[in-house]
Amino acid sequence: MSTAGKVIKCKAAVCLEVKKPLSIVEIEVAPPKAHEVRIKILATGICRSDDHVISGSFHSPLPCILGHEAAGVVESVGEGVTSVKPGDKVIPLFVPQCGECSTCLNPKANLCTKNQLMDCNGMMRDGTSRFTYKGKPLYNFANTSTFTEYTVVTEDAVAKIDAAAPPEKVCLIGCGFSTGYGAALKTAQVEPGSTCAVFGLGGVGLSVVMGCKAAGASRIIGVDINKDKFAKAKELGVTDCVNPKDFDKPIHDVITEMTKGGVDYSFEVIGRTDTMTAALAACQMNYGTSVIVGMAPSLSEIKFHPMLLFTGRTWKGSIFGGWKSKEAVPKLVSDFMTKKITLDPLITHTLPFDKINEGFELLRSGKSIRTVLLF
Ligand code: CND
Ligand code: ZN
Ligand code: ZN
Repeated sequence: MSTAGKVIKCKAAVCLEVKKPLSIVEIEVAPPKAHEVRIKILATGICRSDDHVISGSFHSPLPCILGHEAAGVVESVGEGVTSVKPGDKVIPLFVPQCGECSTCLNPKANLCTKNQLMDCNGMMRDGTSRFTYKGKPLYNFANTSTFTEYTVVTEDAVAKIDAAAPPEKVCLIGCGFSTGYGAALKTAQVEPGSTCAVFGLGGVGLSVVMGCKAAGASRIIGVDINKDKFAKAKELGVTDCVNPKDFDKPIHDVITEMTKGGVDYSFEVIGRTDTMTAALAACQMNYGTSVIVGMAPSLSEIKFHPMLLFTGRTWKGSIFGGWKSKEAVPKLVSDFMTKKITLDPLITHTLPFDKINEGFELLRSGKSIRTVLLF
């Protein structure tokens, strides 16, 4: 029996309040309106950004449905949708690509102005929600909301992918892998023979490592306070692992000494302001580039000495790895299918969707890289 045009009742993990486990409850998902797509989620990964909302560090309106790294299949489409149809395998995009705004029209840029990451109003573009819980609307998160059996996104926030792609793997192309890999290849544009330092060796940081390696970096220094992250980091291309806890001087001084003047490219992939400035200071004072990938707390500010930039360093940020999402995601999936890229080392745990809170505990305790939840 077709569900198109009807309200779907389904299971979702709802964030009712901060610092509490997600509640697995039954919600209602309205049909997609014009230029919207309703997706049945098949697999979703847990990213630290979702946890930043649960911990209260990143502000997004509650109650909401988190999740932004998934793969699924189109259940139905609203009026005017032409790029996907029911039955298509897809990846929802937390950075849309409308194709019309100033950023979409600029070949160097990727953060479509229709993204919801800055204002975070948690609503569809018409100002309403497609999710209802106990008769009240629920907010969405980052255009996507994937911790639910069904979600609704705008057409510019969904990419059609190879029908044969395994959802339990390629869901990582929806965030972690692409974010890190692109930060190295697209945002920093790491060159062969360069030296890099990656601060934070979680799912996103290890993907930066893979990007640096693919670009031909000759030395990749991995920085983490959890030494259990080092074995996998080395497997993926890190040449030197450093734990700031092992030194009684600032980690940027350690890296500057190790590289006789600082790395060509550094990446902050943790989400802390102190490590953002440390990563900046760890790159070469004149031609070094430092990229902020980690998501800092909503209310944080950075204080740093202007001399760090005055000497010539470049400080950049990178959202979704600088990729133009709708066109890049299908290509990244093809690269996975042809084994040009690998995702398997990032997936340490697979759990049924009902165990989502266990998945978050694994992330918080530093035991997992990525947990993929299956529906
Ligand atoms: P995850 O928590 O898996 O990795 C962070 C790593 O940093 C862990 O291995 C920690 O042990 C390590 N760490 C923590 N504190 C320190 C410290 N003081 N010094 C050194 N290492 C430390 O997180 P993730 O890989 O899922 O995400 C990393 C960040 O990227 C996080 O802030 C997330 O919100 C952000 C992000 C950004 C984007 C984007 O588009 N820019 C997309 N998704 C996630
Ligand atoms: Zn993410
Ligand atoms: Zn746009």
